[in-house]
Amino acid sequence: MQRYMNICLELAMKGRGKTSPNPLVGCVVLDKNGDVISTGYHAKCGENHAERDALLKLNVGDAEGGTLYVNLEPCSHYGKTPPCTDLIIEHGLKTVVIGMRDSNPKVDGVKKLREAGIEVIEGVMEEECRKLNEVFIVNQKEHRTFVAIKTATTLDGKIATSNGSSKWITSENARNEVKIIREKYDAILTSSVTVNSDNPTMFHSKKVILDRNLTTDLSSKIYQQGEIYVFYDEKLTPKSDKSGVTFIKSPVKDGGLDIEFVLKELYNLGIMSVLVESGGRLNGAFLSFADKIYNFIAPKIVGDNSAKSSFDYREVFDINESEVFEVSEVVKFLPDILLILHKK
Ligand code: AOF
Ligand code: ZN
Repeated sequence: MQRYMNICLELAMKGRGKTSPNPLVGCVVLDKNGDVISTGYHAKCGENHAERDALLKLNVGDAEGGTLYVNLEPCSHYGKTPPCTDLIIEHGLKTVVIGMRDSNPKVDGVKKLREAGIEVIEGVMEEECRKLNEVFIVNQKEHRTFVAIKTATTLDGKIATSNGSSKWITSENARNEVKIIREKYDAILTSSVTVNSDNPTMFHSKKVILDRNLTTDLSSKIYQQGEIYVFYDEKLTPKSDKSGVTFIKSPVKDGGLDIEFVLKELYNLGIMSVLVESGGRLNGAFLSFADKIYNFIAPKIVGDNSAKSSFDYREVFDINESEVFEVSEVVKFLPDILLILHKK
């Protein structure tokens, strides 16, 4: 069973970056002899679900008595597309194997399939399936934007020297992976400090800049590409504008823009996941909201206490007050490594 669920996960990944706010879903159909007769996946929000994509490639009857594998419980509601359960029932499948239940409250596909006499096997590779759709699960259950922080540090946790020199801590190998990670998120988010000091392009279709005092220059590289949302102190007024740039007023809290407000606005804008790429202060401000951290580590030591750290937002005297995370993955991008961590 794992074999086919693995194929579902691989197919699902083909939709990466294009399905939001919908989940990543892949599907494999076997006939009654156990031969794979069709596969499908959800390619884009608004388009066919994985099950429909796979079944529409067949004639009714081809899959009669067969088994359908899918990493997410089939939907049983009318959304942008009709219920997949109806099509599964119409095709006469005997068994449906699913990875995880759908956290969308409108969906109760398992019940509907069982009522139609179809055997449903649940929980196959559930952990992997949940990991693939971690953003969708947080969106559906908590009605909020999923937050990830990406940082690239030396062995001693530094992101720049004391005077801000930071190019390049990690290798090209690691930096290429960052581009792939960015694509998994609906938007990337950075601060005016990063824009003003590094003038990065941060190629992405949607970018968010927290610019409390409106100090960034609209001719900076970051503004030359993508759709941009600039959050600023509600007491100020932007002096210039540019097409593709939306200015959003924000209240101020604890000496910076109110992060809770920013995240709510992003959710209302349909930005379901955000990758924070900035300096120690902003990383610190987002830490209590972070679901996930990507920490690239270069095998280098700066060795200067006044060099800038990846998280720098408070004074701590008791080591037990440290924020604790759980390592979920360690990947080599030699000479660097990537640690993927989740909130404990
Ligand atoms: C997907 N792709 O392959 C599956 C989904 O508006 P709709 O009709 O596209 O419905 C979206 C919901 O359908 C989504 O929130 C999820 O609960 C369910 N399953 N969605 O986009 C799929 N199987
Ligand atoms: Zn569906």
